[in-house]
Amino acid sequence: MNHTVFITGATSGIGEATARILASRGYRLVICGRRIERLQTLQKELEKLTSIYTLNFDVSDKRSVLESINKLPSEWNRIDILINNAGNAHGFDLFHESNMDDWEAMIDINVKGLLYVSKAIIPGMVERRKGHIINIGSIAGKEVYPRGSVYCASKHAVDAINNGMRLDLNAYGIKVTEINPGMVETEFSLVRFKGDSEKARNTYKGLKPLTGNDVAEIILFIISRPDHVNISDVIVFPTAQASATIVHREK
Ligand code: NDP
Ligand code: 8X3
Repeated sequence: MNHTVFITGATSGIGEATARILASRGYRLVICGRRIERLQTLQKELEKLTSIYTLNFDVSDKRSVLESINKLPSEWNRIDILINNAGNAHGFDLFHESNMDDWEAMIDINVKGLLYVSKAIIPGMVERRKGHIINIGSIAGKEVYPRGSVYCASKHAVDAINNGMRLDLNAYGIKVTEINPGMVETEFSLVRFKGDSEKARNTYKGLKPLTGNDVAEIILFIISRPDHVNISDVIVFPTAQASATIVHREK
């Protein structure tokens, strides 16, 4: 049977692109997100290529995460590959001017949400002595940049959790990979700037950012390596980016 891949945040950006590329290669997919209509549309489209199961929950709602995953039917509850992708930045403000609701959203979604989903899925992998977890971190988890303190903190937490998972799951034959992209043009900046599309567009002005598909191709490569190969940590930038803060823009 083909591998079953569980993707959080499949309604846009990196997660949606990953669902598309993996469906085209015949992976069975559990696709998750809050926007149910998008999940249903994607399911309808990708079912032409592979088997799809949809789960509609907010990753920051612990009870909903655990109930949804625990209720997966038996033909869907053996997850071979977990892609912890759901997350966003909320706000882009100086520390002392930033909004506490934004802080809480980033900690609750990017950190606690990833933990809840992982807690629901990883014990099955441990039992089977097999599995692969892909955590979508960020260059914001490797560096800190101005106006990004709490988003960077949330992604530094993902980096630490990722590394801790790899240590603790080492004895069980489970692969753990972190992928840390720089600038990827998705709905990320639209969410960060609370729907201000001009600010979102300006983020990528004068450069060619990565696309969700660029990251999805890397995920496909990583999960299709032989059993004895684990690509453990990847940083991927657009060519115009050299660090979190050094970006070359054409005038
Ligand atoms: P998008 O905004 O396009 O996608 C975010 C996805 O996360 C959506 O599918 C959204 O689904 C889901 N999501 C957000 N909050 C929740 C929630 N509370 N519960 C369930 N799902 C949620 O952004 P990207 O594709 O760019 O982001 C994907 C990941 O990549 C994130 O972890 C982000 O931090 C990371 N990343 C992004 C970079 C970039 O420059 N774009 C660079 C580095 C890392 P829905 O709203 O339907 O729930
Ligand atoms: C998203 C990329 O540079 O805005 O994680 O933090 S960045």
